[in-house]
Amino acid sequence: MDILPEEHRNEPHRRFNPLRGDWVLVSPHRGKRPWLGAVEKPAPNDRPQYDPKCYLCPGNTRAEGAQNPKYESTFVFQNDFSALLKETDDSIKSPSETPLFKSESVRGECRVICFSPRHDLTLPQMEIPEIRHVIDIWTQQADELLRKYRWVQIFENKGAVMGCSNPHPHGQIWASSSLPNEPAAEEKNQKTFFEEYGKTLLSVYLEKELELQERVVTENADWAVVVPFWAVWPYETLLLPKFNAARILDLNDGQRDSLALILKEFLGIYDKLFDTSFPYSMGWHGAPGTLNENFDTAHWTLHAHFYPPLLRSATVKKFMVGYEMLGEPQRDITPEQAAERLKALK
Ligand code: H2U
Ligand code: ZN
Repeated sequence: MDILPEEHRNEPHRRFNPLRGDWVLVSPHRGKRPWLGAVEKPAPNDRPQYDPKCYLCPGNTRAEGAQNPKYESTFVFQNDFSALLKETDDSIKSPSETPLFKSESVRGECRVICFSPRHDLTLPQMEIPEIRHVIDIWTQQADELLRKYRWVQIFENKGAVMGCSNPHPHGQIWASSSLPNEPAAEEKNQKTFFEEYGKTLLSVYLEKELELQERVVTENADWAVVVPFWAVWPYETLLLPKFNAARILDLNDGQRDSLALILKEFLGIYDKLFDTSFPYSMGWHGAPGTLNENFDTAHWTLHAHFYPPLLRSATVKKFMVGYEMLGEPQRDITPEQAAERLKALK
């Protein structure tokens, strides 16, 4: 049975995002316009393997004077301009009689993770064992930081268009004593779903997507990449495990190996789409709660979101402006069309 009413393939409709609990407006009739994919040739990658001016390259001095070691694989350091601070007393709250002026303190740590010592690479250009090593470091960091903090956000901003300050391959890890908005919504919605159906929301969702095969971009024995039914960004994807895992630190050896493989493959597909090093913000979401809290994780499915801004070419991006800021997100190209284009590049 097709889950999408036939009318919704051609006519304006809204789709519900069960993870966030909100809606997106889809306008397929506009996406039917001819493919005006004016593909501007992007600037060639002429970055050197080592850049003496890069604050992330091995051996170089960072903005505040600290010196990077001559690291040879993945290197993590404390962000010199951390948005959260370890020393903050997180018990302070505004008085309860000011419901419209609420504030609360938050404690945390921000780290930067250099994926590779090579200035000229990106994740999909790295070798499989090197990507696997990045996964191990993500896991170790989550394991360490989840002992002290309720939330650990592992993410990567890639490309100047996403506000990334330096092309040296790197990501970030922010840990905080409180749960940020996005995971808070996912926590609530996955819990409600689990209580009602006795299964995790994303495992039920993935099962259906694997059966339909309309929005699945690629998969291996352990993982699948789908353009979610409720995608907001033109080529947004969701990376999902085919097994039960609530957190990145639940992955075993084999699951980490297969994760490295699928990351390399599908980030390579992204790069092929507009013949450019594809920009995005990506990040991992898994069960919150400090590890010593015995937090219930049964309702959680580990997943990674990829939010790429590009719409039609290496330089034409989707703007989340007028209606999106004031009404709700809107898209033209349907998730099904996006998945088809990505799949064709396999
Ligand atoms: P983005 O490129 O994704 O913004 O990440 C770079 C981070 O690196 C940013 O958060 C930090 C910035 O604060 N940084 C340092 O910690 N030390 C430096 O010398 C420069 C940048
Ligand atoms: Zn560098």
